[in-house]
Amino acid sequence: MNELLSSLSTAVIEGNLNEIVVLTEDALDDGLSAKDILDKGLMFGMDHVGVEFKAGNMFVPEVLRSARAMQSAMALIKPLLAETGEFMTGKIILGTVKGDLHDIGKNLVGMMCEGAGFEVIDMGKDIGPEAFVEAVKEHDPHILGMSALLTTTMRAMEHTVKSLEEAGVRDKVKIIIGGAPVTQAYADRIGVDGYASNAASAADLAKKFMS
Ligand code: B1M
Repeated sequence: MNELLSSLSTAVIEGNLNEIVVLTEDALDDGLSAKDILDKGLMFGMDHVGVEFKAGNMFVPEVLRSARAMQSAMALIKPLLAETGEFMTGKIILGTVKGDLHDIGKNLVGMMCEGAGFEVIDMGKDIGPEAFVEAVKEHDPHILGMSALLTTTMRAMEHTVKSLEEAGVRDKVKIIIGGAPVTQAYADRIGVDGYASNAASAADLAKKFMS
């Protein structure tokens, strides 16, 4: 692998905010394409982070640091990727459901999905079914991701699925859910397309849906 790409990958893994910006600028100056910087440098590093996180060898603060480093580099290359039209793996809308203010896990899912090359539209927290429906209509995403951390707010996921059905847009998106009290059994019961227990698995699942 090109030495700069390999250093970029390492800077993501180490969450090295200062170095990653310089390396990205150097890579662009050297004539590397934004797409190669993303696919062969940044995403390569983020894939590694995902594997280590799932294996329990990296923890939330380290993953957040890696994601922030990745985002700093993305800020430089995003306009170039958009120009060439070879940007994203797919589009994903994310939100924490109505009544729920927990967003750390959801943010992590968003960062891992960005790391996997997705355009992420983060709606924030306390998002009601109607707002999800409107967002699906407006942005036409490939995937809708919902997060819930409270046993009392989980039910809002089911309400959102019903609202999407009533609005006639349920089949336009794949739906992924997650959050501490959420289980595969619950996902099966409410008829969503997937459940992920952690952020790295959510990004893997999203990629699987796109392939
Ligand atoms: Co609250 N809280 N909280 N809280 N809080 C919990 C969740 C709780 C388990 C604590 C406890 O009692 N032991 C408990 C829930 C009990 C239950 O319902 N079973 C609880 C409670 C009761 C409450 C309040 C009701 C407390 C009160 O006011 N009496 C209140 C509710 C407010 C509301 O939402 N309406 C409340 C408030 C808060 C704060 C605002 C203070 C703060 C949230 C700040 C924020 O998020 N900006 C907070 C926090 C920080 C927690 C704990 C301590 C940590 C949650 C967290 O961020 N974990 C939590 C206890 C705990 O988990 N130890 C607790 C780290 C994060 C990375 O993990 O979010 O699980 P997590 O995300 C993981 C996976 O779940 C998964 O991937 C992530 C990373 O791998 N995942 C997805 C998450 N979303 C996904 C989506 C996907 C796929 C995977 O697909 C789309």
